[in-house]
Amino acid sequence: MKKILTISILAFFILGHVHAQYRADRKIIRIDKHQEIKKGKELQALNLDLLMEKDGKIYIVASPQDLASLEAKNIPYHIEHRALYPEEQRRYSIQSGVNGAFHSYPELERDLMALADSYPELAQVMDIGDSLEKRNIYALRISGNVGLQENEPSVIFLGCHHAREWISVEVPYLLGKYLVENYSSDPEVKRLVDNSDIWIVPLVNPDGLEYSIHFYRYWRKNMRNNGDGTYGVDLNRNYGYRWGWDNEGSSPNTASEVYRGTGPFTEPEIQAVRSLFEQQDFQALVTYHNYSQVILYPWGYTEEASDQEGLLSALGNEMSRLMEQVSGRYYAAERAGAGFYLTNGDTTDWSFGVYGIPSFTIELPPDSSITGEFFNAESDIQPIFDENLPAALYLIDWCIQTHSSPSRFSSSQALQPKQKRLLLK
Ligand code: 0X9
Ligand code: ZN
Repeated sequence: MKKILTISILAFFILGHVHAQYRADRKIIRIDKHQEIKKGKELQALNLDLLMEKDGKIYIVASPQDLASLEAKNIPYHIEHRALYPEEQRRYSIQSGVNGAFHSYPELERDLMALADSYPELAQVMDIGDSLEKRNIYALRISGNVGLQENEPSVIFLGCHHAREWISVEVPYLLGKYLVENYSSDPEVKRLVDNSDIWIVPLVNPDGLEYSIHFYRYWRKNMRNNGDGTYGVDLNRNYGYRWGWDNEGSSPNTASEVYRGTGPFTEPEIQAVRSLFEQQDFQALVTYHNYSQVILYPWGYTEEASDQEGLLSALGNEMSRLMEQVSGRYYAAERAGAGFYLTNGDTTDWSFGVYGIPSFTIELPPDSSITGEFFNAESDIQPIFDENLPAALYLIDWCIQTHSSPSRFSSSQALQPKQKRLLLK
């Protein structure tokens, strides 16, 4: 496994790693891995602070003295362009443990179980399938009388297809927590929960997240051994609608960050999502990612609009408006393929293309690479959730309104009830 490679490097630098500190004068540098072989003993003696390893490069948090020592020993290094400025580095550094306030897989498992234990009438934890490395993929199901099959409108929120997008676990998890904790005190929450069936899968890619936390922070894909020395399939390119449509929206190359796998639905994590859809009749979907701060809707595989453009853009724009009211932060609502970039085999093209349901990718903050890239400060978790909450509640309400009897349809509702499911293939 890839882990073995990394463990040898970690052992190599372990002393340096133990005293890792984030200081304003540190720079993130990279050195070629072959230097480890050439200058192993000299490197070891420097007790460098190893950050991660990728693609034959070792990344190091280096002090000015470290840089001077490397130069004195004639070991070439490169200052990593994506390094945060010292002040930023401090701001985004994790305060309490490797992943700080962000959930790891076991922490999420524990917290989901605790929620279901505390609110047994409202919440159940379901195991919807196993990852490649045999971790459970969990769904938190929330509804009034959750133990009963009441045939209510159903909506699904997904998180963390991409391992390094840690904030995308927190937003759906906090949504579940908010719904159960405010059920008895907030009549609006009670109305939504009583009249719908809400499914939250905060961690679609548990193996990747663990790898991102413990070994390589930038890991994106799952942990598939591709058999040629490369690892990982991009789970957001493995769904079966127009899978592999072209080589721009996904890649046939195993080493690519957007490698689509050898066929549609080859990955067990994505099979788990598909199985859930076979058992449950969802009326809307949101999948959380980061970064960019946008709301994306199908199509992703083409720049063309779907025949539901009006509905999708109206829902997206309303979610955007509600979000902006909370914090002033603006999430543009855009058609994914036209406004963002092309993808094929992604979640929302599949849920919309096959099931005809409004489907959104919400790319959480930050809004650019300069403002933090894949990293969010722990103190931003709650504000990011807060601004996303009204959009999620709006979509749940939309499902209730459009899938209930006409007498319950509010006249103030600007949007048309969703038409019968369409097979748009
Ligand atoms: O590329 C992706 O899978 C998503 N972006 S991310 O940076 N989180 O990896 C975007 C998917 C949305 N679909 C399209 N842009 N077509
Ligand atoms: Zn993503």
